[in-house]
Amino acid sequence: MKMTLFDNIIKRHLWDKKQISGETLPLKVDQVLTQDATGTMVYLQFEAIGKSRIQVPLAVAYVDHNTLQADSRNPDDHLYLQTAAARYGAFFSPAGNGICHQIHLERFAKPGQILLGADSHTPTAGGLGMLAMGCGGLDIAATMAGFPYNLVRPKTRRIWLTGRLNRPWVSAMDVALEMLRRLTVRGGVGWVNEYYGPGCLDLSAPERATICNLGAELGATSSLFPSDGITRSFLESQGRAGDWRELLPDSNAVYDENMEINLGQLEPLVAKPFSPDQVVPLKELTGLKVDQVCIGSCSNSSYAALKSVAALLSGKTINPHTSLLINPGSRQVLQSLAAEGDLFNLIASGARILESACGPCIGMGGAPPEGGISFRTYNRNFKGRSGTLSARVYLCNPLVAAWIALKGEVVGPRRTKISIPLKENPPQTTWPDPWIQPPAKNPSQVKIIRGPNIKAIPSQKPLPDSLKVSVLMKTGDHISTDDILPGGSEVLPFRSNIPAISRYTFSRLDGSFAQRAREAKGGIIVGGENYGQGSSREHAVLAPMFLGIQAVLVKSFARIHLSNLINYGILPLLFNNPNDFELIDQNDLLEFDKLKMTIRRGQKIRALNLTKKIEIILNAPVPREKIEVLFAGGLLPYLKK
Ligand code: MIC
Ligand code: SF4
Repeated sequence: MKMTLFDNIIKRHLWDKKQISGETLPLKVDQVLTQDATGTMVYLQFEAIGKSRIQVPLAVAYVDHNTLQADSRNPDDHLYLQTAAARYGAFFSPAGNGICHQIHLERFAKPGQILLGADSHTPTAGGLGMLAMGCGGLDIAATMAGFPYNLVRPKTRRIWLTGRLNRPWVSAMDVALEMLRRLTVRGGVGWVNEYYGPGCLDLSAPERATICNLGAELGATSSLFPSDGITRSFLESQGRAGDWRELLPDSNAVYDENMEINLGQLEPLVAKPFSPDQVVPLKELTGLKVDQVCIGSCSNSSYAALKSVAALLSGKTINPHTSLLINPGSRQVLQSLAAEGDLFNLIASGARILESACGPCIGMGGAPPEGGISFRTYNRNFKGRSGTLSARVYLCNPLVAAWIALKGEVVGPRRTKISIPLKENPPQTTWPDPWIQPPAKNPSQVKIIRGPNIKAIPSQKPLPDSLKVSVLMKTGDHISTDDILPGGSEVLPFRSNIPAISRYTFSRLDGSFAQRAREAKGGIIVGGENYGQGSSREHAVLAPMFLGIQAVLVKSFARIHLSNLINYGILPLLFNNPNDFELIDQNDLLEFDKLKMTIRRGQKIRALNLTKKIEIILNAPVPREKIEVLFAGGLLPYLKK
């Protein structure tokens, strides 16, 4: 059989070789990563499963999201993660080291291996030919405890790259935006995107990583580049030449779909508010005044990207009415920029240098002013995510962002000719990294520190056979996990405290939801297409569950959110006919019967809208091997049975 990159990696990781053609692929995982906003839950879940050592070959616990430390809650979470990592066998990357995906690329990602991460942008490591997937924390905890990871088989799409990325002002970010323009935020759901073709030779490893990073915005299961000489030279620059192996798809490998992008024809693109797929050519926005520019995040904060920005800003001063914030991807990036004088150029231009962390990307500081216009090299521009509900966030490439910071407004690229290549590898660095802490040598002597904000994970009861529930919320299409459970500096400190964080459920859409749900003591959410898009945060399931939500009925789900619902025993339902969405209103009473028998047999579910006296036909999108997990009330009760 002619193999794609995906087939090639899967073949060597199957838990049971006989399963190669199955609908679900049980996989042996090589590496897992967690970050602090999702990681505390992962380690609490791992402890609840009851294993004393992490069973995957490599685990890394990063601290990069909640680094504001406005009070003791963030640092308490960090201490818990640091001590849990030391005790159970994970590397620990403390606050200040940088963003998990950038560091993972520099320090751990390996071609041909499988990485699972409790963060939706984990596929960034696909830039080095690694099959890297984001998933919910409970899936990570179970994998760490030694269970296989069950991947619902995706389809494979080949994106054939031709031409060279050599037009002025165009960068890898524009390839990612072009993908979003063509496929939208739903176009990747159920797919692995494999990039190949002569154009690959014009993309450095970090540029490839940028393209894979924004594959998460397409909803893709993962994105992959081959591992070739470019991959090798990046790994060499990281002192990790030994981690390289060649990985190419077979010629004539068969894909479910094929696309082509000519890099030489791309122009600078921008995603307009409030979705990463609202992509237009930059020139359409010429003249737009800009209040804030943010450069960095896990999408565009590599050494080369920031070096190009520094070169562009060198000797110039930013517009006094535009504030420029830069969050470098890692300590290594920041150190190199400092050592080579680029940091001086950035500071002298008027930029505000932030810590190497997620920062403004997740609303942890750096919010735009009321009604402000912010241009960011990040990956998400959902309404309110920046911390300012009335702000309008646009996504663009780092050079365009830097130029806007100088001019204070959007200037069409035709009027300026600068082109600065983003190709350079970081200067030679060595491994081990003194700032990444290895697991403890004497784990039994490590005392795990649990601050008062770390609360036990609530549990769900087994799924009843019949349900009578009222519709507590009816939403539209593309509801993101930021809409369900926001990030930001007010909410993020409660990531280890579900009772407290549940107060914020749907708070941006409907301030009375939490109260209503608590009073109703049970209920269902009804939504449209792509429900739960965006982050992997399982808090967007745990918080509604804590408030009594038992089922979610929508037109379609985002992949990670669907899996999180099942993992926590919340019944996921799909309209058989999407138009039936119109037959339900908020506050209607719905009834479901004989749920278990119907789901086990894979039959359609008949729901009664008791308020409107209509029958509606539904499906339960639960993979066969997850049915008993759902019935048990989720993965934790299931594993403990
Ligand atoms: C994000 O970019 O939305 C986050 C914050 O990194 C999330 C994880 C989280 O909510 O903790 C993600 O992408 O999964
Ligand atoms: Fe952090 Fe933003 Fe990347 Fe999420 S998308 S990991 S918040 S930098």
